[in-house]
Amino acid sequence: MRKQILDILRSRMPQAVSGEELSRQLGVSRTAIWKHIQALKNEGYIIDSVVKRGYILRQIPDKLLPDEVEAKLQTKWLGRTIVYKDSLRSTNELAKQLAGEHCVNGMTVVAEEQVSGHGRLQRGWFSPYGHGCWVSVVLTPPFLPQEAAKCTLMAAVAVIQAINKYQGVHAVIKWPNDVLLNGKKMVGILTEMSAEFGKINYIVVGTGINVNVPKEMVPPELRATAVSLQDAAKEKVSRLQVLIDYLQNLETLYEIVLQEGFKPVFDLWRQYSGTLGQRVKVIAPDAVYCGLAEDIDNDGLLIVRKDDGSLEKVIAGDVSIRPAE
Ligand code: BT5
Repeated sequence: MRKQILDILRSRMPQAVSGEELSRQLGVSRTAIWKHIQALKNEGYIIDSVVKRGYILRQIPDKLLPDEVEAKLQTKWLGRTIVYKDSLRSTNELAKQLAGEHCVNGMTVVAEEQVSGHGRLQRGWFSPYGHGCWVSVVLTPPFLPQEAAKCTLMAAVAVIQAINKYQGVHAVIKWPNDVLLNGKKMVGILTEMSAEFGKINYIVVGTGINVNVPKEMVPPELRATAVSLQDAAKEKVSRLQVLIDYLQNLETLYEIVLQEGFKPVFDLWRQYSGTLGQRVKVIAPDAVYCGLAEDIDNDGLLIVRKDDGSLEKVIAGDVSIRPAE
């Protein structure tokens, strides 16, 4: 009922819809309609009640509410089941838990705030309330466990396509899991997997996008390295739109992968890469070296030509890639 009322009000925005019309159309009393309207107002919807005209939906809340995502999302399966939380520890954590109980391909967990968001090696991911897209998508791909890391590259392309459409924004992908804007990190992606021998049970692709995180809110230790989409776009950006575009792009890319393999997605990745063609310093647990980032291979590994001319393939994980001085 709540959703139906909302759909009607949204479709008529900014026109009024009378309580009588709503009650007739939905077959409930005007008092019932009024109660739902109060509930919507409590959730942050701004709805005016105008005498003799009815209800006018003035503004939807700046939240990533499933109703609002669903109203605009045009995907077939990705994001069709949305689990929304105001605040939680980590969307990846919850997505893994839910997928372990009952796995739904394309299930999406999204939160306004993460109090224990994390990156690789349990490094923290700063996820303040209402300022970013903290989102995890569950996928059940038919490919092999060793191919899971490729999903990180696919997600990076999906994000960058969603954010580079804003004027003044020219983000690049830093291999393997960051999206950078003017050399600073705007997006981090963490892909996690549950697998058995030769078979993926599910993959969780977790993406943190700093959309409207005000500079002064960023913890001092991240100020020099973190950036937000609004810093480059020069104005507040709709988090809802960023989320919807990301989910849509991800579904499109995933379907391309299923039909044609990863090559077309890797070709796009190359176009957006800020790593290829750069001199990099690779900091691996067992070695540190410099070289030229030449390409990615068919598995998504970074190919680095070391200064002695030999080629090294870099596997994502606990490797850190820095610009070489
Ligand atoms: C990542 O790890 O960049 C992957 C981050 C993935 C976060 C998403 S949010 C939704 C989902 N749920 C989760 O719990 N996680 C995923 P890594 O490459 O390890 O980088 C982590 C480092 O990025 C930290 O050590 C900080 O230096 C830096 N960092 C933390 N928060 C940041 C932020 N909001 N913006 C920019 N940099 C940040």
